[in-house]
Formats: sequence, C-alpha cells, structure tokens
Amino acid sequence: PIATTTASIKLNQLGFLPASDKVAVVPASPAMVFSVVNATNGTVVWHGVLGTPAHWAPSGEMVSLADFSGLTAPGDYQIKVDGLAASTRFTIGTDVYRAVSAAALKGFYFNRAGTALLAQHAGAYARAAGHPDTQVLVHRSAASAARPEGTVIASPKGWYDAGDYNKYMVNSGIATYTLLAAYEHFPAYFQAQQVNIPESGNGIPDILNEALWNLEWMLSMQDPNDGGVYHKLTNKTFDPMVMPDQATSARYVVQKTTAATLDFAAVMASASRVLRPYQDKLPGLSARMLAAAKMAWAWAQAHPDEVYRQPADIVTGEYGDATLDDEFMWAAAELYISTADDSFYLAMKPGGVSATVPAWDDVGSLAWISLAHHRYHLSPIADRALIANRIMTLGDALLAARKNSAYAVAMRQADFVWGSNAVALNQAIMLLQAYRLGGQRAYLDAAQSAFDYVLGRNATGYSFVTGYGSPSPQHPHHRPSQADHVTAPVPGFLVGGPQPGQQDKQECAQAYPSNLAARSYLDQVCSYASNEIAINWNAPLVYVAAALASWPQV
Ligand code: G3I
Ligand code: 9MR
Repeated sequence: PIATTTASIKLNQLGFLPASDKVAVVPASPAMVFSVVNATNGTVVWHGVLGTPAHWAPSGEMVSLADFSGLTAPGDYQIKVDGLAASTRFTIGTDVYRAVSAAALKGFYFNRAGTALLAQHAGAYARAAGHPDTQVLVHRSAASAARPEGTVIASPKGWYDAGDYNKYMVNSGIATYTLLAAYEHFPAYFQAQQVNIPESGNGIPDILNEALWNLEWMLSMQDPNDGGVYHKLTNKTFDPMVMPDQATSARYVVQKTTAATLDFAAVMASASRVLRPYQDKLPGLSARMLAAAKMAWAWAQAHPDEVYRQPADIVTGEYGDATLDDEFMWAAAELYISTADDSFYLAMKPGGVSATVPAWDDVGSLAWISLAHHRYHLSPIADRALIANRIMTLGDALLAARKNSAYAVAMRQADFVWGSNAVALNQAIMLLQAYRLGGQRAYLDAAQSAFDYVLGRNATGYSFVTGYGSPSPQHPHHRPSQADHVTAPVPGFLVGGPQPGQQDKQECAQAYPSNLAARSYLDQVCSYASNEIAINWNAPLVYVAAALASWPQV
C-alpha cells in the first residue's frame, strides 16, 4: 500500500550554486505546475511544469519533480504549489555551501580525543580533555612476546569514532583517507579554508592539520616489533552519556587484524604522499609514514586472514569484516602510487576487484579513486583503461538507478543500511570520480542530487547535518551533544539516517515514525541506529561539499 503523508515540498535547505542542477521533490497532488517566488516580496520569478508523479518504493510515496535549474539569479526563494504549504526558504548563491563545508571539517575537531577544546576554537562547545590514552593496556587478544598482556603503551590523540568514545582503526582508515583524498583532489579549495582550530595559520591547510591529529594516533597503534596494527583502542563497555573527562574506564588495545593493518598501510602510504610537500614543517614524517606502511604490508602478507573476533569481555563496536580482497587491493594501490614500485601494482590483482560504493568494510573503490586521480603519473605497467572502466561502470549504474528513482537519487531500498546518509554521499563521491574522468554533466548532477538528499530532499524532510537547515537533528546519539549543557547539538555532524533495522528500538521509548526504509528515522538520543554521528559519515560530507563548491573546477 502507498502511504499517505502530510508531506511537504522537499529540497536542499541550504540552496544551490547558480549553475547547479536544481530539483525539488513535491508530493503528488492535483496541481500540475509550480512556481518559484522571491522569498522577500513574493514576486514570481519562475514557472514550471511538475514531472509525472511516480512511486518511490523506499518511502512508499507518490511524488513529482520540480526542476528549476534554469533559475540562476542569486537570491532567496521559496517554491509554491497550489494546495501545499510553501517550501522552506532557500538561497541561490556562490557561497551557499561554504559554511556547511567548514562545519563538516570542524566536526572532526569537536570529536578530538585527548585534548581540551578551548572557547576560542569551540565557543559554547568548549570542554575539558578526556581519554588521554597515555596508559593503554594490551588486551589478552593482542598479547605477544614483546608486549605481553597488560603491557602499558601510549596511544594518544585521534578522533572519537562516533557518538561513543572509542577509537577504531578500520573506520579511521576510510575516514582519514577520504579527507586526504579531498585535499589531494581539491587543493586550492582547502588551501583557502581555515576553520579556527588550534593549528590554523601554521602554513599547513586545516584539513591536513585535522587529519594529522588522527594520523599521529594511527601511527601509535602499530606494534613496532612486528608491524601489525591493533584493531581498536577501546573500553570494555561503552561509556555512559557523560562528557569525555567524566569517562575514565580502563582502555585497551585489542587484537591485531589484517583489515586494520591493511587500512593503516593504505592511509599511511597516501598520507606520506600528500604530506611530502610539507616536509619542512613536518620533518621526517612523510618518510616515517611510508616506512610504517611497508612494515604493515609485510605483516599482512604474513597474516592474511586475521579476522576480528570480539573477545568475550569486550562489547564495543566490532567493525568486523571477513572479506579482505578489497583491503589488500587498496593498500597495494596506495603503496604503488606512492613508491612507483611495480611489485605493488601486481600485488593489487586489479582484474579481480570491481568498483562498488565505498564503506568501512568495502574499500576497493578507494584504490580506484587514487589510481584514477594519479592516472597520468603511473608507471607503464598500469592499465589506465581498466581503471577508467571500473569507475565509469559504477558511475553508469548509479546514473541508471537515479533515472529510475522518483526522488531522482541513486538510493535504492537496499542502500538503507546503518549509516545510509553516508551511502548517499559515497555514491556522490563515485559519481564525482566519473565526472572527473569523463566530464559528462549528468554525473555531476547526480552527485548534486545525493548532496541535496542529505540536506533535505529526502522522505523525512530533515536536513541531516546538525546546525544546518530546518528541521535538522536536535538529539543526535553523540555523548558530548547530550551531556553538555548547551541545548543545540554540536554542529556540523551528519547523522546516520533512516534504515529499517531499528536495532535500538528496545532502548527508545518513542516509536519510529515509520518502518519504511527511507522514513525509519528517529531524532532521539536513544537512536544509535538512525541518529548517531560518525567520522566515516562526516568525511564524505567534507569531500562532496568541497567538490560541488569547487565547480567548474571539479
Ligand atoms: O554484512 C551484513 C550483510 O551480509 C547483510 O546482508 C546485511 C543485512 O542487513 O547486514 C550486513 O551487516 C551489517 C554490518 O553493519 C555491515 O555493514 C549489519 O546489519 C549492521 O548492523 C552493521 O552496522 C554497523 C553498526 O556499527 C553495528 O555493528 C555499522 O555499519 C557501523 O557503522 C556501526 O558502527 C558503530 C561502531 O560499531 C561503534 N561506534 C559507532 C559506530 C556508528 O554507529
Ligand atoms: O553508544 C553506542 C553506539 O556508539 C553504538 O553504535 C551502538 C551499537 O554498537 O551501541 C551504543 O551503545 C548502546 C549499547 O549498544 C546498548 N546499550 C545502550 C548503549 C547506548 O547508550
């Protein structure tokens, strides 16, 4: 049955760049036309015909598209359709994504472990330092001859993974890489961006300053005795909903795994390349990272199937993954690009891994992204046609999905998993790679649609970034947002978004508003399955906002 909703007109609540594709989703109604009006004086500036109503399975709605891409004049507007409430106000302008782009990066600063956030950087969200992680215990699962159970190591800094206060290597891998790739692809954009963090103005772009905070932690997670990397640094159980300095449980490093070690190798190889131009400010670091990456690679060769097994006394996030071809390929690809050593190209076994939408447990496309970006500088062994083909094949599949979608987004029913909002943005990242390779405008427009989706053009009507748009999440599953005494949540965080699993429903007093995939979202602090925040979800927001704002230099 098709659900009836008191649905509203949905669109990117922040607005649009003058030249971008501009689409709103309108609930099906007898109306056949729409208008765009000047939000200040009501003057009609655009008339359009609504698209044919169509059914969107993930939300059970009948909707039409309102395309006003031809409206390019900067200003503040609203969309009007007879019989419906006017849309939220939105802006057309060259600067519309500047603030959300900066806030998304600043979100990483707000989630820094092991440091106080000072009022001069954090404003009302200033807080004391928590989790110094200078005395971390080696858990039984990670014990070795050189570091027996109970050995104390230091593993400070890094970002809290999400709404919890643990630090997980696998998820750090994709999140940190995505920031490094954003810089590698759009250096001019980020060289001009300062987000008021303690390092701002030190001659290193802030996106790299922020990435360094986590890279330093990652380096400390490698056992120097053998090159293996711990899967996570964690409490035994999740901290209560308190500020970081109130959470003082013992911390452990747990089991070295192949996935963690390969993700580490990939990120360190990439970082050694991206940071090389800053050698005068970071003496020795680039070389140290590359050496660490090679040592990790060697460990993974010797331990190719150390899959994470959650110890009985640990209940925090698992990030377990038993399919490791993609991790091997990604690490080999980054090592190949950074060393030009053909043996790493051969180790990629590139014929075997297709391009898929990236996720923490699906990193093969991170290899394709880096290979495509560096395609003119690879050694002769590289198969450039294969690299382009992998990305274009995925880009075309996403375009086809979008074409068949009543919302004109590539998100299908199966994409509504835990962290679905990041699926949309990682789809956008892959569409942007196709655009950067082929130049066809349709890929860029589809990426814009995915960005619009998380900022309001979705079946819930929420803009899913805290502090941006209205409604936006007020009660994210994020311990500092809940435990500080500020009403508004810490800004700049993308919440996980709708998905029908509702794994938290026993803990939520309030029922989800719907069981339908695209509407199964609850803006309550209890809802870790739909309303948590996470570093691997914010990183593609940073990437996509910068890519779109860099147009036409994408
Ligand atoms: O792998 C299966 C797949 O075979 C199956 O078809 C599919 C059907 O639902 O499920 C897949 O497993 C999912 C798994 O993620 C891999 O994607 C699980 O259902 C799903 O529950 C699981 O969600 C993960 C969640 O932790 C619970 O483990 C999220 O991806 C992951 O982002 C999230 O991460 C948490 C950390 O554990 C702790 N810190 C917060 C962070 C964000 O919520
Ligand atoms: O806060 C935890 C969150 O970061 C995780 O994503 C989630 C799933 O692993 O678990 C949350 O912790 C909850 C725990 O699983 C069950 N008891 C309530 C906890 C939330 O306070």
